Amino acid sequence: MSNRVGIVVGSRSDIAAAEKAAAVLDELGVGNEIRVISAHRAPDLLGRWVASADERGIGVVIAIAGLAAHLPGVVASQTTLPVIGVPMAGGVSDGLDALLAIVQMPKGVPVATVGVGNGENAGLLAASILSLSDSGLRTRIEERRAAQAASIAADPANEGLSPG
Ligand code: RP5
Repeated sequence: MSNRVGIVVGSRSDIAAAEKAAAVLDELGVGNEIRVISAHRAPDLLGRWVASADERGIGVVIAIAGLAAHLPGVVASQTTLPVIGVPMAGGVSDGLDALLAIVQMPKGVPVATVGVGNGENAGLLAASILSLSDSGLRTRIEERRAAQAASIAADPANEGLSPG
């Protein structure tokens, strides 16, 4: 299975969010890879990875970072692939700092941004983007949504409610 989503974290300390994204992608049968490359500490290596991701057919990049949180924007500056940014807690405002940094990309270079630490939603959004040209993947995403709704309906707290 070729990798269709590239996940990059700015530090090993961000890896838990990357693993959440990879887990949902694995569940949906979407090949993915996780790299640990700081935009500040290893800018040349980051550039080489982004170029190689494009060449290898990766369709979406998830970039995960805290503090100054430049990684998603720097990746987006080097490719026209869709980039999803995941802000991480750890800075002065418990992730609000990174969220504001990532969401405020200047005009012309967009980054889609999910909630603080929300690797799962980043994985799901990446899968949804790829499903535009993959009907099997779209079906698997729809089935996951249905299972999610069914598990909420099955919660004993919701006993007696008619199915929607
Ligand atoms: C960012 O700085 C990383 O994305 C991480 O969230 C944060 C802290 O990095 P470490 O000091 O733990 O390597 O670049």
